[in-house]
Amino acid sequence: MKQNIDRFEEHLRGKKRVLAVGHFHPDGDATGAVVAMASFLKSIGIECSIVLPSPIPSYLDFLDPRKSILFYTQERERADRLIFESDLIICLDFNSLSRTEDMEKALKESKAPKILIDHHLNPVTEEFSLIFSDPSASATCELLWRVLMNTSFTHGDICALPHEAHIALAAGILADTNNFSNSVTPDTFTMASQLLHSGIDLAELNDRLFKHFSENRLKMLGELLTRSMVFHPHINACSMILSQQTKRSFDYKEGDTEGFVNIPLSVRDVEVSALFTESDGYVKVSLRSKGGVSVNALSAQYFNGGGHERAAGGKIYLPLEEVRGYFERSLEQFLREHK
Ligand SMILES: [Mn+2]
Repeated sequence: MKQNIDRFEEHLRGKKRVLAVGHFHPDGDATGAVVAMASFLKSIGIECSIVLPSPIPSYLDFLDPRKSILFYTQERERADRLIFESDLIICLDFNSLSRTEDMEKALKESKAPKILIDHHLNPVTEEFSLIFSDPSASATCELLWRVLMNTSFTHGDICALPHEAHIALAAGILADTNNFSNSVTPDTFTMASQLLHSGIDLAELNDRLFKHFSENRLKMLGELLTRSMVFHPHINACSMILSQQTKRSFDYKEGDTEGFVNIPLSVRDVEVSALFTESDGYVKVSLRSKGGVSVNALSAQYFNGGGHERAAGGKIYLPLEEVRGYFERSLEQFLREHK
């Protein structure tokens, strides 16, 4: 760590235009991490812009009160220019440039050194000049906190960071741990404790992250649980499929399915939960597990994705009516191979 921190500080030296980027479909962790990084850099006098591949869901708008984040799908030309002009690119909360979708090409063409700070498994090492990777970190924000606390700018004092960064870091761990229920480490609570001392309002953050959804979202969840949830007892699994039609009838907005896939895991024997969301030209896959099944490996093998042992995503290109059968067959085979 120490060596990497020295290299991190060397990379920052003399930089004029840093860029912080996160993954496609940014969540609380990705958004929190880019905001915290940018606000830290500004506090030490380094200009930092933020580009995200696609817009943040509206319940995360509070992390960007000045609307300074650029979204690649909306302002491609400006974003390309920023990527081209930046002298350092910091990549947060993804393990491969391909996770930035259409932004990948511009990022690959950029000559700027790229620093990765991330907690997903198997980072694509050749894409980055410096890597902070720790799959045991509950969130990228937790790893980022560890990095920042070890620099000579903070000397371990969280109060050296701007308050905006405290809120953003807290949002990241709350979001990725689902309010401190998954993949927490002793570090998570050390960090949380420091953040509380720094004066963040945890109850308010909690409301913003978990209690700021629309009425339609809850009704859509009801529809999904009633009409689409299917249990597969022979493989201890559950699947749900959200069609474009259902999305439309409940006025679906980006981020509305956040948390849905976790719900079937509350059933005693369900060890794998899958949510398939029909999107433009593909079906988005979300996988969660409890017990020992690695949905990271499952997704890598059958769903063109990955992520974490107990939480992973992916993409498939199948007609919606074939999705459930494909899921059952894939998981059956996967369980046979991984006995
Ligand atoms: Mn994350």
